[in-house]
Amino acid sequence: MNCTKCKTRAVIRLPRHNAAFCKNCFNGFVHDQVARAIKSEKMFEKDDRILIAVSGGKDSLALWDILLKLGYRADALYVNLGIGGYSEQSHAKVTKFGEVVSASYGVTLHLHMLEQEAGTGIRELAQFAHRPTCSACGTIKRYQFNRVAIDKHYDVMATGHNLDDEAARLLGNILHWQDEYLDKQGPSLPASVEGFAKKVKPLYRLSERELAAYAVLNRIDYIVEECPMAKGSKMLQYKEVLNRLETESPGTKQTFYWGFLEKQSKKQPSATTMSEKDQAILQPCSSCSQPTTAEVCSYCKMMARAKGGFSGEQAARL
Ligand code: Q46
Ligand code: ZN
Repeated sequence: MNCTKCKTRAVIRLPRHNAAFCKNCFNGFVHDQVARAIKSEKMFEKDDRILIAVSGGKDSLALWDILLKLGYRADALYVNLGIGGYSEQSHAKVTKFGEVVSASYGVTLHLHMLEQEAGTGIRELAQFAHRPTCSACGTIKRYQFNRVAIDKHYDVMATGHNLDDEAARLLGNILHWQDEYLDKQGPSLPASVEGFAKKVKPLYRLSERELAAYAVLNRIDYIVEECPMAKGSKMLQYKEVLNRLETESPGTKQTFYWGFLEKQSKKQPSATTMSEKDQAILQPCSSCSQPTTAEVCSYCKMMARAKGGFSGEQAARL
């Protein structure tokens, strides 16, 4: 098998593109896909300051590597969720990678330790709040990334969601006809109200397999294990189904998700734009000032419960 571009020995075959690449041409392909995503979705410009949400997994570390190699100014934030050995390992991988890139590019890795703030890890915190662990975790990560992006004046926040993530999420949203979520499933979400950072997903054109190959070929040392809380999740089930379809018909995920984006882009702008809708329902949290639909945001409620800051009667009302 030879490289489609330069005819030397190929190291990876990409059935959905009907191509095979050597290491150099594959890196070029990956960088080109990210550059196209940034340009076509107007994600950010060369002089913008970017904050990447890193987890220690292949996608977010590869994203950091790619953006720096493409010449962007990108720092990162890691939230340690206090999930035993998994958090210890992922924290170690992130700090090791962070040291390497800060030595070469002078970038910064911000760290947030949930246990230091809440006095406990995500599993216990979710129990206090009577919420599923992943839903509490989502609230915490969204909150912290937004807080750091706003407080430290980043222009945009980037996450490592890839084509598989977005196709699986789209399948879930369609199966349950989650119209609200479908409206917000694009790779570039503007800062709809003051206090919210713009969010982008520059890896949406690349599959999980392509990103794993990129990480391995470029010696990015990432945590291979999934978070133990992800076991049996709906997202993993959707990914499995899509993988089966992809094996039978290469390109299925791409057609599904990119087709959705194309349809969304042609949709008549609704009378109330997303920003107008958000402005109508959001107000500053009375405790932390981040935009929320309630008087106190769900992050502050969770933290108050963890710290016993509310009386029993107050907590019952929240
Ligand atoms: S990190 Fe958090 Fe995921 Fe772990 S606790 Fe669930 S949501 S599975 S992306
Ligand atoms: Zn709040």
